[in-house]
Amino acid sequence: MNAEPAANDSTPATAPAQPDLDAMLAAAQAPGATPAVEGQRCGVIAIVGKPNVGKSTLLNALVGQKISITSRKAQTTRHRITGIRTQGATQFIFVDTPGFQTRHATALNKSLNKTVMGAIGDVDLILFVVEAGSFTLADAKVLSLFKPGIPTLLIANKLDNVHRRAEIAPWLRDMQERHPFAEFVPMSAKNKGDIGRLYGICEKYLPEAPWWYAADELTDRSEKFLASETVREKLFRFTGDELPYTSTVIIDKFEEEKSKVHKRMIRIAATIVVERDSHKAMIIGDKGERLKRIGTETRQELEKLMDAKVFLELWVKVRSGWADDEARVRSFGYE
Ligand SMILES: Nc1nc2c(ncn2[C@@H]2O[C@H](COP(=O)(O)OP(=O)(O)OP(=O)(O)O)[C@@H](O)[C@H]2O)c(=O)[nH]1
Ligand SMILES: [Mg+2]
Repeated sequence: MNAEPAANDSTPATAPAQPDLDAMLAAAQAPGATPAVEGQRCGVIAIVGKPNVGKSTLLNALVGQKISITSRKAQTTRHRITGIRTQGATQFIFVDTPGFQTRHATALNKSLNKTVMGAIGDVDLILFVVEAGSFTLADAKVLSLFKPGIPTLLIANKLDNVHRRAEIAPWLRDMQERHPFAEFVPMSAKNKGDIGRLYGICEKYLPEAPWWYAADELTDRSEKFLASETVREKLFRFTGDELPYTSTVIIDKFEEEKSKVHKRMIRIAATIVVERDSHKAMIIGDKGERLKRIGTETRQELEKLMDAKVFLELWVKVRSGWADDEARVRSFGYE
């Protein structure tokens, strides 16, 4: 139900409520003039760090649903992905970002870094994610991007991997010297208790402001986008180490069809683009086994996510050098 503005005292009880058009127009034209709904808080929290530190795992845990793909390989996330969680009076808008790339200056990597830069500019809070007990040059590079003035929490993730806890205290002291972090949060993105604690910490930094999204919205990304990401995740998980960097997924068709049998029915056709014939063979696998597995796992996950019957057609295409070709990178949906 929508909240109605309180009736004006002087309005006779019998008069139908007339919308005040002038006031509505004025409000629509004045940016930021939306009156705060009393007690509501809302703000944007960017999740930033070098590749593979667990940013997307953290986003999914915070949102309470998988909306950003994860894998043990670097360069999994390639877009800015918003995840929303509304809890009590507070709406948290989390933004997952690609791992900041410091190794190769390909057109794709430049685009990934541009996405990171665009996401950290105008936010209320930054979660700077590192692996607990470690701080490398790649971490230092990310830290150097932050502008002063935006409160930043040091998220020391994967604490469950640290076997000598006594080493964390001196490491945290060392981190304190590196940057004026607002707070230090040693934690594990896979630990529910830690995630609960993190909400409480983040909430303090969010301003009083009306919510941007409906309370039940989880992401600003479309089902079509989630479909292409899910194919890419399965591709990452079922292939060797070389492939991920040089592959991408395009959705050729995403159509919802009427069905007498199913509540929803979605027909999807997707193309996996790779750089070499040898990669294509790798994806297809012996007698097409691997491609079949990628397809089955993708379909099952999408059916759950979209609560629909899904028909998925997968193709593999070779486009040599695409990741180094700026125009191609853009045409494949990257910034
Ligand atoms: N042990 C442990 N593993 C974790 C934790 N958080 C994430 N991981 C694992 O770390 C790997 C990378 O996780 P992602 O969430 O994909 O990392 P990312 O930082 O988003 O990676 P990019 O998108 O490539 O930059 C996965 O295998 C996760 O399961 C944690 O708290 N503990
Ligand atoms: Mg990620």
